[in-house]
Parts: sequence; C-alpha cells; structure tokens
Amino acid sequence: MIRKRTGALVAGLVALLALAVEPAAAQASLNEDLIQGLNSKLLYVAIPITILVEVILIYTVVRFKDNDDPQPTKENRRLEITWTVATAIILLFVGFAAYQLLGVTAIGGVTAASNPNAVQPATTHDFPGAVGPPQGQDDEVVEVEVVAQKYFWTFNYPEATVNGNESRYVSTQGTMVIPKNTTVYMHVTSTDWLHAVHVPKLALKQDAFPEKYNTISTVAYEEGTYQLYCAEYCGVGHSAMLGKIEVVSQQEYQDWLDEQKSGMTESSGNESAALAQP
Ligand SMILES: [Cu+2]
Repeated sequence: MIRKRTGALVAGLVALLALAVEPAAAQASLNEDLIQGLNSKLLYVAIPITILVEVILIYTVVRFKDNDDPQPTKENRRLEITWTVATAIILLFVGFAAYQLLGVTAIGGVTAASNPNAVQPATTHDFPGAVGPPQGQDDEVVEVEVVAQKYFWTFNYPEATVNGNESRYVSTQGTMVIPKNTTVYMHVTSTDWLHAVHVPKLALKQDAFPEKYNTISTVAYEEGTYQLYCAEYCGVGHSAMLGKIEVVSQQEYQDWLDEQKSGMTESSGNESAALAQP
C-alpha cells in the first residue's frame, strides 16, 4: 500500500516537473535563448536531485513514523565520500555552465577582453572608450547609442547620416527601432547620472554611466514591441522613465531610416540632441 502510494507520488512529481521544463516557444532574442538554455540545463540537474531528496524524505517519514526507539546514525565513510564527490561534480557543472555563458558577448557584455579583435565602432560618431564589433564584421552590425537622461531615452544612429553630413544622423526619443536577425550593438551612456536600461523580454540589462560607454549586444528574433525600463532609481521621474524597442524586418528598418532622414532634410540638425538639457 505504502509502495503504491509512494510510486504514485513520485509519478505525480515527475509529471509536474516535466511540465515545468517543457521547452518554451521560440525565444525573442539571442540573449533570452542563451539564458533559457542555461536555465533548462540546470533544471535537468536540479529535478533528479529534488526527486531523490523528496523520495528519501517521504520514505523515511512513512517508514519510521511509528518507531518508538530511534537509534543514532552510524558513520558510513563510503556514503560520505560519495555525497561529497557527487556534490563537487554538480557544483563544478553549475559553475562551468554559468561561467561559459558569461564569456559570451551577448550575456557578459561587449568588452575588450571578450572581443579582442574589436575596433572602435566604425561610425562617424565618436564613442570614446566603447568597444565596437570585430574587424570585418562592422558592416553587418547595427550600432545604436543609447543615451539616458532624467527622465527619457534618446537613441542615436550615427551610421545613418543625412546627406553624408557626419554631424547629422537619425536620432529618436523613446522608441528604438532595430532590424530582426541582425546583430545590434547598444552603446549605453548617460548625460547626468546613474540609470540602467532594462528590456526584460529581450533579456537585456545594462547600467548607464555618465562619460562612459557600456556596450551590450543582441540579435532579436521576433518582430514586435518590447517595453524598456530604467532599472536604476534615478529620481522622482524614475518610474515614468520608459521606452520601447521595436523589432522590425530588415526592409522595414531601412524604410524607417529613410523616412527619418527625409524628415530631417528640412529640419535643423540634431547633433546635440544627446547633450540637450530638458
Ligand atoms: Cu531611473
């Protein structure tokens, strides 16, 4: 009877946990994909351990609940060595899997160490200290300067110049448009003090410091609109410091850039947008 019940309980637990690790639908970005991948890997380790511990616990409770004369456990060196070694192996696996992911540009951020062939972004705009895409790949990468300021976001596209004039380029406020299936480098900075860009659905997060660039990269897979938040308390307007990332097809992206440029041919330059005070 007890065995039957335990069996049913274990089967129920396994079914429940199997549901939990059911691979999710296609991820919205490379970053999200990598993080979910690590999560699943860790679950494959954690679930058997959870089941093992719970089964032993339940078995012990049921088996010894009427024992009026409990005896202390005896030393069992073999068992001790086994669980020490097993734990070490599991911890090494977890540590290695996580560390491996931190070395990936999309997760650990774009740094000179992670990107030894990097050059300064091959753009007309100056990003002092920012690490750009590897040499030879800079043509395939879209670079956006993400500027935080109390309490709004400015997105500059210094590669998208108007009439070849290097000081006039596409710039938007509140909404960043990026093409899907394309590597995008975001050079994050601030004009006043600490902010942080956070797009949970694309698994993007980075601090924004004045006079410094922190570069993150992503490849968005799914078209759509993604909410962007400020994730560093920056003052009374912090909670309203919102933005959006619009992921569109590559054709739509080009059309959007052209539209922005043609809208700017009559208006005055916006080169100082990032430095403008509210
Ligand atoms: Cu903030």
